[in-house]
Amino acid sequence: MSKQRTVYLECGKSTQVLYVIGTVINVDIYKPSPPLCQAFQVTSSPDVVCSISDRNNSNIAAQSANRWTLSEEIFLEIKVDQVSHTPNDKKVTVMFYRGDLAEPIDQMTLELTAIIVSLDVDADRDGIIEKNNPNKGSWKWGSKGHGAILLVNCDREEDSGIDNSDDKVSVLEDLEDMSRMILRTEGPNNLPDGYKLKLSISPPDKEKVQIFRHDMTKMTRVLGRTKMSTDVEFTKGNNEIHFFAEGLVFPNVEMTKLVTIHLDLLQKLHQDIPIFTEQVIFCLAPWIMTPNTLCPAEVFVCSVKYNVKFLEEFRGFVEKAQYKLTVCPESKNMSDLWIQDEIEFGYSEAPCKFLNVVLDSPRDRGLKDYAYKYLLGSDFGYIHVAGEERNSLNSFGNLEVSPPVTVNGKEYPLGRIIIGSSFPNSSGGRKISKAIQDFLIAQEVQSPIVLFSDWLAVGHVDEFMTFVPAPDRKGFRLLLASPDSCYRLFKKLKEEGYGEALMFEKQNGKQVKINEILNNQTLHEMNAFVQQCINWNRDVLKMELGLDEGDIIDIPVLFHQLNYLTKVSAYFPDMVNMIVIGKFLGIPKPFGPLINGKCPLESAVRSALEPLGLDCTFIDNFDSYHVRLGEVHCGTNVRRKPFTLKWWNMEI
Ligand SMILES: *[C@@H]1O[C@H](CO)[C@@H](O)[C@H](O)[C@H]1NC(C)=O
Ligand SMILES: *[C@@H]1O[C@H](CO)[C@@H](O)[C@H](O)[C@H]1NC(C)=O
Ligand SMILES: *[C@@H]1O[C@H](CO)[C@@H](O)[C@H](O)[C@H]1NC(C)=O
Ligand SMILES: CC(=O)N[C@H]1CO[C@H](CO)[C@@H](O)[C@@H]1O
Repeated sequence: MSKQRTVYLECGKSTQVLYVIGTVINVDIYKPSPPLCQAFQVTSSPDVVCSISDRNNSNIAAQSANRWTLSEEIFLEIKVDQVSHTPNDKKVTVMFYRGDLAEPIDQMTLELTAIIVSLDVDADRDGIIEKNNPNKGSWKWGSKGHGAILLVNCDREEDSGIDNSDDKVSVLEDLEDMSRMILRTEGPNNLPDGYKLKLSISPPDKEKVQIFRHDMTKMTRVLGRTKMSTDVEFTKGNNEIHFFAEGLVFPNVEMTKLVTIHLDLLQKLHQDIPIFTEQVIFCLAPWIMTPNTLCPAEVFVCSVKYNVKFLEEFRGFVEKAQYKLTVCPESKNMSDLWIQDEIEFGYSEAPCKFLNVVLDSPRDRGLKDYAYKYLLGSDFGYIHVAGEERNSLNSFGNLEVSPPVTVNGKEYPLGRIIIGSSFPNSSGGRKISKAIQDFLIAQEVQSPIVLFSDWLAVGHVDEFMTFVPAPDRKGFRLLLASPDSCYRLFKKLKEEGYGEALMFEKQNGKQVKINEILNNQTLHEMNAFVQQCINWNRDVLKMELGLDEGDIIDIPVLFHQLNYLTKVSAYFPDMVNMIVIGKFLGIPKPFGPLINGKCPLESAVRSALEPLGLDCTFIDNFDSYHVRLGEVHCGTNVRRKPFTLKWWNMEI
């Protein structure tokens, strides 16, 4: 419905109003009419549309009507379609008649200055700032939805700092990371005296956005942070004032992710009062994670003194897969191998702009500065999330995301985030920090699932699960570490007469027979416990991701308790802790027994995964990573290409 405004006229007078095209003016005819009048007539300038209605809202007269009978609650409704060329050039006159007299006994006049005022944004998300979109003031999810999008400008086009950390725009490239907003005005060269336009934001929004005004060569911050409102001139007849909106923070649980900008046309009386108001809405773009099923863009690994051999093998693997490899060199690693744990690659997106965005964990060990110093840059954004740094569960080996799933009819087209914590509702144990959880929940588009991972010494979900792409079923398989399947395999080997075969044969130091493993009661009990923990997570994953048993593949892995730890870690290199780049899997070499020159653990994995079109490469990470309680996945990272689905097209 059009915005309505009631204007009161007086007989014998001319009343001037400023009129915004698209609105409707209502004038009461009966109340100001002189006594003993029976009839009235309305005349108007050609491009003024008048209609007359009674208390029943039925239209009783068209414009330029002849005389009409006056009765109670007769209203005149006025609309104008064309802008004024000079102030007060649109006129409406109401004449009152008594008896059969030819001449009116009195009359009242309305003089209108018709203008266009429209605050415009890209409400239909096509990259164009259309004129006066009727949906510009609200947000709706989905491909048929609407509402403009605001990127958090967390990259670095300028020389220092993150772009949105100050109230300046130092380089023009930075404007591409902002959302445009245009104030369009049309009308006579000047507004009648006493009117002005004002833009404003509400107090909670000042931390979320700042708005720059672009004039000739100058960019001035006009709204946001400490500035709540700004006056805007209406100087010319046909004018566009360009603004650029910059997002300041990613969505968090304490606020709504919507930002509202108000436009008021004010009349200066005793105080300024609004005669016309409208608003536009922006939604802060979330940070989005990328599952293993998305195409890799860049693979990361660290170089330290003791991983030279691993690095050589790993380089060969990435070359075979033909992806770009970035090696974090000595000078940037501070001897920290665990690049999976320090950072999580993701992205943020608006209709015209894509930003890689790295989330930096609270872990802050040797690689602490890597993301800020070496990844943050042009179109590569950065966010740091707070949390207790000494809690290993706050490392991002404990932060994963599933491929897209549908659960009981509910779609998660960008997948669901998976994090590990202590057993639900238990008071003790290590928990992933609330700050991280809240941040992930607030992004809203990848609704997190919490698993139980505190039973592990390191405590990361990537120690017992991963996802690989598959051509059939749901487009992927969930791989779960499985002591049971390992024991089954070893029993079979024993039955086949290979009980004396040695594990770790190619490793220096400890070697162990299959029979010794099968007979080790302590190890058996420990793994029975581990299997229970994984089974519990299996049920949660089946329920929360809508999976069937056929979507899950068990990978033989055993866990044990090292004497200096109270919790468990992988006994032999944990094959689930693999890197997935396209169809290529870089899997920790398990160093199982060699039967006729072949490792049955490797064979079991190959025969489960190769039929899915996956290419398995077993990489020796024993001395470099395994003995330090991690494997290939923990020591690598992958930046991936984004989903083709735009997050705002999700139905939430
Ligand atoms: C309005 O409607 C009521 C009931 O339909 C009718 O009695 C009355 O005469 C109408 N009033 C006018 C002014 O037409
Ligand atoms: C944890 O507590 C919540 C709320 O009381 C309950 O809904 C949920 O089922 C509990 N979870 C477990 C695993 O007991
Ligand atoms: C059983 O396995 C545990 C865990 O690896 C080990 O500490 C222990 O020495 C083993 N016991 C025997 C009898 O081999
Ligand atoms: C392989 C290697 O030497 N790694 C380096 C990691 O970073 C530290 C600190 O810069 C260096 O001392 C290490 O040599």
